[in-house]
Amino acid sequence: MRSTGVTRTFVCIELPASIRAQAEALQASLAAQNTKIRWVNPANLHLTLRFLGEISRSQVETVCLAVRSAAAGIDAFPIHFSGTGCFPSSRRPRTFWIGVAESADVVRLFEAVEEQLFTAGFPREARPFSPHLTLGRIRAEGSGARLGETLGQTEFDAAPFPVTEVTVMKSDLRSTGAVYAPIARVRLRSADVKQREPENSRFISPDG
Ligand code: 2AM
Repeated sequence: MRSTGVTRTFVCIELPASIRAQAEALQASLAAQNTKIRWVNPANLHLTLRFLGEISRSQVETVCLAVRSAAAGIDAFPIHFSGTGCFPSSRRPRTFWIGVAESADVVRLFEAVEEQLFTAGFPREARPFSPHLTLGRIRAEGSGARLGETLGQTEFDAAPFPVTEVTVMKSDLRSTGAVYAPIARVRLRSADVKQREPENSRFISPDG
């Protein structure tokens, strides 16, 4: 593939298989009755902390350093996925998501990442941070309030799990859907095991 010199990049929390399986079960139970929803591949489910878009190789390195600085000041914490809803609203549903209960810790992590990215020269995120897992995207306008109401009333509650690391992720947009690959995984302070990184390299460039 021709290299464009930029990498579509975001910072996220990856999920344990148990949560992905639980989310997949919810998708499956809704899929039969809601044909207007394009479901996110369960393997791709994650909680986005910050979307950077297409950035250069040196900016990717800057992002990794900023995330390391942020993670060094934040202790590992439990996260509890619970409840569902729609963006922008249940009256005009475009994105169907699972929410986070007691979100103070994840907000603190987002703020630390955001602060370090700002210090490193990235503009501040314009949108307020609203922690969620996107499960599906609603295809067409006119799906309307009834679908939003149904989706928003769907129950979801997972056992809390410990967030021990933050991932800088690369996204390749293909005709078959987005393919994600971790660029760096950064341990939070006081996380139990040593920092884990993708095989042999700190950074994966767009052309490998
Ligand atoms: P979403 O889950 O709320 O849709 C990778 O594409 C991740 O980055 C997605 O999880 C998506 O968040 C987020 N993302 C994609 N495009 C974005 C954009 N233009 N602005 C902000 N976040 C975006």
